[in-house]
Amino acid sequence: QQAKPKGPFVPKFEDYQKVYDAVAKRLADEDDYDDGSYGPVLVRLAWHASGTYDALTGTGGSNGATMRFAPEGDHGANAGLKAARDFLEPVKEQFPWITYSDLWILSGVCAIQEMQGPKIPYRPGRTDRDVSFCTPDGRLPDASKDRSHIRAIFGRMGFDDREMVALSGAHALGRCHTDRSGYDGPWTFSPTTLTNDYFKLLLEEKWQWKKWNGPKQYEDVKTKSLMMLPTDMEIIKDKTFRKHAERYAKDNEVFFREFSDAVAKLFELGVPFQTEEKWTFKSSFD
Ligand code: CCH
Repeated sequence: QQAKPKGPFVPKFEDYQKVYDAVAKRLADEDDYDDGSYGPVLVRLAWHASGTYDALTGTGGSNGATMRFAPEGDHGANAGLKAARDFLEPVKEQFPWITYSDLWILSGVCAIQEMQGPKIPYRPGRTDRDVSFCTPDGRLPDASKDRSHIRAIFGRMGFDDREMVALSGAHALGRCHTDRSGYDGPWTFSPTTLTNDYFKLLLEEKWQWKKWNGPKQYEDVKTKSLMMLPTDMEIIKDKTFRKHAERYAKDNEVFFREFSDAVAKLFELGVPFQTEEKWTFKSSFD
């Protein structure tokens, strides 16, 4: 009997879950990086891939993975994200059928969930595009600016004030690096676990300008070991932003719910999906 001719491989949920599991395993294994995890930098890769979206022209966004190429990969805002892209290369080799664009976003979802954050619904469908789709420099936020800049940048993507504050809560994770952005230090004491601590610390600690030769940033008065960017401080200086920061500081569940919705929206900006169905991946500790 003759073997049936094989059709093209059409990956299903189980196949993407295998990719998730491979990223989760690498996150657990490769713990000799920064504060012990590549998780935060993976979240930043997925955000910077998505945050170039311009609702008016429909350009940018996570469809395309154009950060692989110069000039986009060399934009100042993307400094250091090569570490995240290189971290994912062995996973791409293991699952060559997945596009870089789907892999980067799946890894952002995985990193958030593995760092004990909320579930982020996911669907595949992004295609990789060539260098001609690189976005112009200046679409991602500049940390030295004020609330009008935050509203202009995130408004361009289609977010409202509430969603902007929810997304900012990602700064519970990771740290600033002097050789990347020029800023220095983490926002919270547990930079590899997602909690609402960013909002709690913003509201409850006393902050002062750090005295140093680097770019203007805040430090906490008590320990001088935490930092806030000028844009972070706008989240409690602006009345409308602050209202949401207070809601999130008070209730981690509310933060998780609204963060998950806003991140899922961010990760899908500008992607022409063929399917409505969204998946929820099983975490390694489920
Ligand atoms: Fe951010 N972010 N971010 N950020 N960010 C930085 C690091 C992380 C801004 C500036 C910076 C979001 C919004 C903003 C992460 C997630 C998100 C750094 C340090 C700067 C500067 C980079 C370095 O030196 O390595 C500004 C400005 C805004 C908005 O106004 C949003 C939205 C998200 C995700 C939803 C994460 C995670 C990091 C840590 C990365 C790491 O390597 O540890």
